[in-house]
Formats: sequence, C-alpha cells, structure tokens
Amino acid sequence: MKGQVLCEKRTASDGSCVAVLTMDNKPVNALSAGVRVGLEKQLQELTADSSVKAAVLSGGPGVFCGGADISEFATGVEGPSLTDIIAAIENSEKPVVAAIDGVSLGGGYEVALGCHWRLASSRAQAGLPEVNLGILPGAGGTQRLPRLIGAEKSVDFICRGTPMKAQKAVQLGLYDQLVDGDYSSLLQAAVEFAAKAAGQDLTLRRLGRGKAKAAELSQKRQEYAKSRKGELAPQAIISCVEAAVAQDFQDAMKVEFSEFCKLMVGPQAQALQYMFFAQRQCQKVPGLDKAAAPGTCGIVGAGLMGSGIAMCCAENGIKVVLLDIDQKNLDRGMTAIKKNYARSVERKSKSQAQVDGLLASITPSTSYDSLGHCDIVVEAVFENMDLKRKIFAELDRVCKPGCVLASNTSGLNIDSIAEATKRPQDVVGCHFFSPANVMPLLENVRGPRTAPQVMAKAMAFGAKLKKVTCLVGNCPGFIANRVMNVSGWTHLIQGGLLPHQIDAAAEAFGMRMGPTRMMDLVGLDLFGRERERKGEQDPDRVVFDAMYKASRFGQKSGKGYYSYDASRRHSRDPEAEALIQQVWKNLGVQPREMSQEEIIDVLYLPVVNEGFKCLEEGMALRASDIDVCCVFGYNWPRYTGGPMKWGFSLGLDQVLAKVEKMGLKPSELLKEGAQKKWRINSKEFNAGVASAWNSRWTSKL
Ligand code: 3H9
Repeated sequence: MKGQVLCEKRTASDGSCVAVLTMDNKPVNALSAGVRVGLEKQLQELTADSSVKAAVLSGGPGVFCGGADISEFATGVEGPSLTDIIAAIENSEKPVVAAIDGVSLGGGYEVALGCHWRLASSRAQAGLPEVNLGILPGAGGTQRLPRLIGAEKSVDFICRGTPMKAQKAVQLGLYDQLVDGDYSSLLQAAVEFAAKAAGQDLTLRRLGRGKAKAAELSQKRQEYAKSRKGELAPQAIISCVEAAVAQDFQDAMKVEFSEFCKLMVGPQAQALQYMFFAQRQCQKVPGLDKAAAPGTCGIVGAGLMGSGIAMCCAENGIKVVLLDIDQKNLDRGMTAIKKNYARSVERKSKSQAQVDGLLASITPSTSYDSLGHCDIVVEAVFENMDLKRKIFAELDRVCKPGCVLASNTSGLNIDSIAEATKRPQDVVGCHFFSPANVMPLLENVRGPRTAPQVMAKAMAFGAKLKKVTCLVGNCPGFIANRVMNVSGWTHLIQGGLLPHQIDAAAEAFGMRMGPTRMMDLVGLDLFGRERERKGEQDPDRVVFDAMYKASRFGQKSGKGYYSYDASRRHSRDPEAEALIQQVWKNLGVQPREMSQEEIIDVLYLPVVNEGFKCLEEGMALRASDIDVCCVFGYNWPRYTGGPMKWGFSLGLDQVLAKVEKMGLKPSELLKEGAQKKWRINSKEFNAGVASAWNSRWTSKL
C-alpha cells in the first residue's frame, strides 16, 4: 500500500500536547490507500488518546498534498473513502489545524477544508483542479467551498481549476492565516494555534452543515459552456454548487457523489487522466542521462519566432543573445519584444521592474562572435536550407565546444543542416510552435547523428523553458505538423463541402478553430509561395490554388476562405464560395451534405493512420507522445485524449476499415493492431512500438 501518515507529539508553550500528523507519500503526498488508512488510524488514536488536546495536519516541507492518487482511478480505489476521512476530521471533537506548505490541490485541499482552520506559508497554493481531469472535487469540495466563500466564487474557482497563491488565497478566504517564514515556523505556529483552540466550540468551524448562501448561477452555466466548450465537468460542477445552495449538506453530498460517478466513468475523464500521465511521460526518454539546462542561449534571427523564443528564455532565467545580421530586423525584433512587455505591464501581469529585468537579460547583437559563450544556439530564420547551412557553418566557427546547435526548422532535414558543420553530433532540432512564448509544445528533433548527451541537454532546455517537451525523430514535418498535415480537409473542400460546413464539424468535435479558419489565420501565401517556388502541382489542392491566385491570403488580407472585418471576425463570403463552386464545376463535383461523424472521419482518421506510421518508423517513442504533440501543438481537444487515444477508442478495426475505404495506404502497425485488437496501453502494442523505436535508436545510446 502506497503512503503512510506519521505522528509526532509536540508540547505547545502552554504545556498541552498536540499531535502532528504528517502525510508521507513522495513526491506529492497523493492520497493513496496507505495515506487514507494512515489518516483513519491516526484520527481514531486522536480521539482515544486523552493526553492529546489537538492535532495539526501537514504534508511536511514543500508540499501539503497533490490530491487523490490519480493512478488509482484506473485500477479501482480500495480502502477507506476520502469523503469519510474528511468527515471524521471535521467531526473530531479536538481541533485539527491544517499547516500548508506548498500545494494543497484537489482532494488535498478538500482535506484542508475538513480541518477546522487552515494556516499557510507563503509557498502554499490552494486549488481544485479536478476539472482538468474531467471530474469534480468529489470529496465534499463542491459543498464545503460554497459554504466557505459563496457559490459564485466557488463556481469560478472550481471551473477554472487554476491553483491560487497563498496571499490571494487568504484574501479569498481559502486559507485563514498566512504564516511568515519556513516550514518549521509554520509548524510551530500551527501547534500553538491548535493548542489555543483546544476546548473551543468547533460547530461554526465545521463547513459540512446547512446550506450555502443563495446565488444566481445560470449566467455561469453559459459562461463556462463557452470558455470550456464541449467539456462535461464544468456543468456538473455548477449542478453541485446549485445543490449546495438549495439543499442541506447531506442531501447535496448525494448530488456531488452522483455527478462525480457519472463523470468518472465517462470517456472525457478517461482521456483527460490519460493526458495527465502522457504529458509527464513524454519528457522521459529511456537511455538519456540527466543534463544541466543551458544558462545562456543564442538566437539567430530576430523575426516573430526568434523574438518569441528570446522572451521565453528570458522569462525562465536563461540569458539571451539575440542575433540578426540585419540591424533593421534586429531593431524590429527588439521593438516587438518591448511592445509585448509593455502590454504585460498595462495588463498588470508583469511589473515594470520585472520587465526591466527581462529586457536586461536579452542582448541584441549583429555579430556571430557574440555567440561564443552560449551553451545553446537556436537558429530561427525562415525555411531555406541553403541559408540554414550557411548559418550552421558560421555557428561551427564561433560556438564553444559542447554548445548545442539547434535549428527551429519546422520540417527541414536536421541531418542535412548538421552536414554543414564539423560537429553533426551537436546538432538537434528545437521546433517551437508559434507564438513561441505562448504555445506550450517543444518538439526536440533527434538527427541520425545527434549525440545522446546533446539530446539530453535539449530536453533539459525544454524543461527549463517549462515547455511540454517531446523527443521526435527526423522526418518531414516531425510529429505534430506531419500528422496534422494529412488531415483530409482539402479533400472535403474539393469534394463538395463549403468551409463553414467543415469548420463547424471540426469545432463541434472540439478543435478551437476549424481547418479552413486555421489556414486563414496562418496565411495562404506562406504555403502558396513555397508551392509556386517548387512548382508543385497537387491535384488535391485546386481550391487552395484558386484562393491563392485570387490573393485571398486569409486574415492578413481581410479575405481568404472567409472575409474578415477590422476586428478579424470572420463571416461567410459569397465571393470565396463562388470561387470554390467554380472549381467544383470544373471538376464535375456536386455540392454535398455529410454528417458530422462522416466529416470528422475524413478529417482525422488519416491523422491516426499517419500517427501509426510515425510509430512503425520509430519517429515517435509512444502513441501518447503523438497525442501530446497534437494537443499542445495544435490544440487538439484534450478531452478526447489526442488522435491516437481517439483512434483506439473507436476501435482499430473500425479505423482500418475506414482508412482503406478512403483509399489511403494503411500503416502496417495499424493493420497488426486491428487484427490483434490492441488497446492503447496494452503490453503487446507497447512492445511493438518499442521495438520499432529501438531498432532505429538503441544502437546509438
Ligand atoms: C482528486 O483529488 C479527486 C478528489 O477531488 C476526489 C476523490 C474522491 N496522483 O507534475 P509533476 C505524480 S483528483 C498521482 O511532474 P510538479 C506525477 O505523475 C487529483 N500521481 O511535479 C509525477 O510522477 P512521475 C487532483 C501524481 O512538481 C510526480 O507526481 N489533483 C499526482 O511539476 C511529480 O509530478 C490534481 O489534479 C496525483 N494526484 O507538480 C493535481 N500528482 O514522476 C495533479 C502528481 O512518475 N498534480 N503525481 O512522472 C499536479 O498538478 C502536479 O503534479 C503538482 C506537482 C502541482 C502536484
């Protein structure tokens, strides 16, 4: 059984004995069965031991509790229930004071709500992030919180799921008191507090009674239907808070329990909990040692991407040399950074002093020689192989031995770039997604000659930037772009569907933006120019070419697949649709109606098939890595778990049959999976994937 609860008796200054109960389950004191059993036992002893007057509940220094053990959800939760334990704390005749240092999240904060007082250090954080796991605070959180801070504030706190720092948490009433100093000062203060509280009437400190104050929540329903579109948990949370207002505690707890159970067995909760672990697993690469993160980063190219990477580095404590050989570009890049930070000051998300510090850590330069001391250099110029090779030859000349030479290419061959240097082992891809200071994903591309310790440094770089960092193989488009680029939207638009029909289906599926709106945002000229340059003739892109020829470049030109007003709001455009209809006429295509499901199949089953190809080629280490890349790089709806998880949930035999019907070449691994009825984390599937990965990479480790 994982975890335990330790008990130590302390004597307060008035001579009374206080039990200090410490949850002990590294690394986050999750409430695994061992911790729950320990709490139950210690609470019984607290009642039985007449020498003990009060108790303090803590998690030791640095973390109070990260909540219920999420890994238990899949296997089934055994042992005493958290709800009963919290009730036992609350009903204790002896005061129990929570001493919170570090995070108190989910079930961890619900435990604190069961305590009679909550004392916190300045490092404490309060949060009910269950919504991000597709569930709700199911151990009384939706009931005790409204009775503590009111229904409306509770809905926001629980539906946003974002932890709150100690000072603000005290202001909101989530904690009772802030204690200055380290953990031992907090513990000392809590022991004294508990001793003084001994013998007091605790009735008013018990949140599990009566009803919460009335509040109007219908507005909140609409608000969260929009801001957390497609998610089931926020609406269920609001139902529970409504019950807190309308019903007595015991009855309202039944509503919470029922809503919790419904969510827990649903596909969204399963997908979101899968994502929780997938996001953490992708950062772990077997065979790579830990490496120190770089302290100084050079960035070549002060365009949109380069300046975004520079901000990202500065904000995470990495000194930057931002290089552009063109003084005008450099000035433009620095101006963009300053403007961005000025907006942060206006919005009060950063202070002027913070911004001054960040700007001081970015040194603009026009000379390659200023990169000599950098630990990593990221090239971020436009996608031109000759230019990139020239830059890498220059980096080879100026960079110190051991410096990681990274390209931010979004698809060019890392190996060809590496050939321009005498140290191909030091060359990697660091593929940021635009805007680099906002998008959470970093794909670290391993070239065939990249040394493992260089790869390890690139992974440490991503971790330091707080990016979701995924190691991927060197193939055109890497992972996210490669798999998303095969989405069948061009096929649909050329096959008789208008942009709004395709986008409506994709957005109802959960995509933040449908594929044609996305293309308008990125700009058709970006791809059109490249296609023109290469003289590409793609029979699947006739509509695209017609749009490009008509200078309908998207948002930037006020018209693309849609037309745009001054605030960049889109609307259907008869001109664009006439252009599309003309293409249909030329191709002999009739307008079509398709169901939402049919559209989604054509859009995204090719993505699943391509994901399997990445796995069989050893370009991705795990199916879940592909999901992470699509969720964090393309805003694929997290609550479906990403394309691979979604594909598995449809059944691989179904996916294969439809992929074949579409006339696509199915991946061999998909065929095998369909035949053997693999499940996403089944041993056999993982073994198949690992063997493809190992045959490509292990010999190099
Ligand atoms: C809940 O409480 C339901 C209740 O309302 C009702 C019940 C009836 N369980 O993130 P990190 C692991 S639902 C199991 O890298 P950080 C994590 O997988 C829960 N494992 O560290 C990782 O393992 P590994 C509501 C957990 O310092 C390791 O700990 N709570 C849990 O960057 C380190 O994690 C939440 O949603 C857990 N609850 O961040 C909080 N938490 O090393 C979820 C972590 O093997 N957790 N692990 O990869 C977090 O937000 C962050 O992990 C935390 C630490 C902020 C705590």
